[in-house]
Amino acid sequence: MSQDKKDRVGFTRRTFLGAGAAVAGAAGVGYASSLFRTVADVRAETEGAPKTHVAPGELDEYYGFWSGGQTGELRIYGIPSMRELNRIPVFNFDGAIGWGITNESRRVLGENFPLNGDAHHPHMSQIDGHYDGRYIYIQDKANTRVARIRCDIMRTDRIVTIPNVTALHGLRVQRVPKTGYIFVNAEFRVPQPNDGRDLENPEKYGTLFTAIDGETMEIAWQVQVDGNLDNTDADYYGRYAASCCYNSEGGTVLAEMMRNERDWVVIFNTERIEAAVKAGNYTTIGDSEVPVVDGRHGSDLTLYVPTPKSPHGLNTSPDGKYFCANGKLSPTCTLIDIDRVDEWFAGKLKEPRDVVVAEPELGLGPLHTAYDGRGNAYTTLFIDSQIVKWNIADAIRAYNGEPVDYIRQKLDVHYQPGHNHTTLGETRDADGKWLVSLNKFSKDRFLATGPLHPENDQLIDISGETMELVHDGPAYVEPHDAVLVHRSMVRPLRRWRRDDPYFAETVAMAARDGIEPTRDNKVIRDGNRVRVYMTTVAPVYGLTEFRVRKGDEVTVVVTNVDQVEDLTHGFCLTNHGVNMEIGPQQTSSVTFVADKPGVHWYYCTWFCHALHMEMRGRMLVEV
Ligand code: CUK
Ligand code: CUA
Repeated sequence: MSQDKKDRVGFTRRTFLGAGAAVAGAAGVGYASSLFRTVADVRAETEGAPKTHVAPGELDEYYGFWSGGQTGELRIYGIPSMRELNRIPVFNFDGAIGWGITNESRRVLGENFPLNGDAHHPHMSQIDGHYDGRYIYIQDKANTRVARIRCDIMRTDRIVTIPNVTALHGLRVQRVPKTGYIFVNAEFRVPQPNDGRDLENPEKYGTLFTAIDGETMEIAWQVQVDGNLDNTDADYYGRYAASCCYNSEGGTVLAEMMRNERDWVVIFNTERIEAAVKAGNYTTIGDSEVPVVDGRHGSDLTLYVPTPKSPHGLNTSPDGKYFCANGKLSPTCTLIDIDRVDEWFAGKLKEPRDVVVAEPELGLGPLHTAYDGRGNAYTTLFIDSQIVKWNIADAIRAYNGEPVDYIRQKLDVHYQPGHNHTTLGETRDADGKWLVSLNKFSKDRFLATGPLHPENDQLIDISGETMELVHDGPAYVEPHDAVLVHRSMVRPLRRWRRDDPYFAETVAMAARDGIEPTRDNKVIRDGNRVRVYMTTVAPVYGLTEFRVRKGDEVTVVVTNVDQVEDLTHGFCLTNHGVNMEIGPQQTSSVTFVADKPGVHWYYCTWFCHALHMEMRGRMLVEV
């Protein structure tokens, strides 16, 4: 805050009373200076608020892409302000922009799309271990899907359903040479094929590791595994992906799943898997044509590394050296040396555990680990409600018997952290500036909002020797993971491009009707199908009325010909469940049946102009 501003706000009634009371109570012993400090100043000094302060008109340094958990969406944050900037509907219905209503979104979602999703793990495409700003991929645990979001328009452009498996959970991208594959873990074991022929023999259930081509979104191959699959990550060589298994027992109820003291990390050798597929050493399951290779124990495509007990998160260090498996029910993390994985696959090691180079004891409930690029790791402790900062090199020394303390600091977070994430921490560019802790419980940290509390996403400054908590951020249910990307790596468009493939099919339909959507306002009748083309320029629709007959299938195509940045229009048709967004230079369309004779107004839902309320027209439906 500037001195001028401080002076102006310094003598609010509240500060004056507070400071005055302090002076009176302490009989003037050095408290007089507090007269000149505001409440905000004191808060700032004690809680570090200036670090997150992004002044009005200033921009954040990083984008945060947050999963929306069981909302099924992706959210865009600014870091360090922790302001939520926008939301991108993915697996969910969103009435604001018409996601699930417009023809363009329904082409992505499919006709009978489920109305919910459970999106945990958003990850950006990379080239040689650096974010490339093109796509974000995210999975849907609820309905076993993977989506791709285009980062230029910040819209979901592809969704695929993965066959043969259920409950996709862990998702990561191939880093090197590029993305490449999207790796996804199916968490729950089911019969294969799961077509009802065998319900009763859980010991025969199984699950698969899946690789998707991130460019075509076709499913490249699947790998049959023992146990189950939780979280995953890829290496920095382009050779391996690794996944945690917490149910090596193959149990179907909790007690069974917790029985073993050790479960494992399974490492996939992607070169060998590709070779096996190429050589035809695969099967298929049911109706699916996806090649399925056998990666169960005994296979030379995989390595099973026993780890204590029910590991959860799997995080590759940004120096490319280690996979870190987070113990969950064990207070440890298991560090796997990726060079030694090479040695194992070359037949040079005796025991799978020979790839382990450290197993630091960190605290209760380690779930996920992030990195600062300076050799330190930051692990969330779910049960202890802490982040523990530890040094990787020291943990390796301790594992070799040296008496070193690898723990640098434990910081309380509020409360029960799941994922954490550092700025650029899953790339070679890890810069060690900020860490976000995604806490599952907020309890007393915010004003009460009824029985359902917000989550608490906390921002921690990790640029110095010690971690410093600087911000509490309430979030609607339930972010699981986030990526923090420098703003220079993301290049969103300010306006739609007229040749964007997102609405190309609609533009092609217009062309078949002899319509130029940026110019023509016209109704085309084709039997009982009616196509209504109109433009928008603030504050008017190109058609202020159109006439159809009861029972007609009506497609309304609206093109926003405004060139002005941020000048979005809406098209909401009253009493028809229709609303959609039309951004500058965008074409959006919606199809519905005009089954209610009478006059139905359509109106603009974005406050676009002083005459926005007047931006409307009538659909006249004849009996
Ligand atoms: S998971 Cu939620 S806290 Cu789905 Cu990556 Cu660990
Ligand atoms: Cu257009 Cu409001």
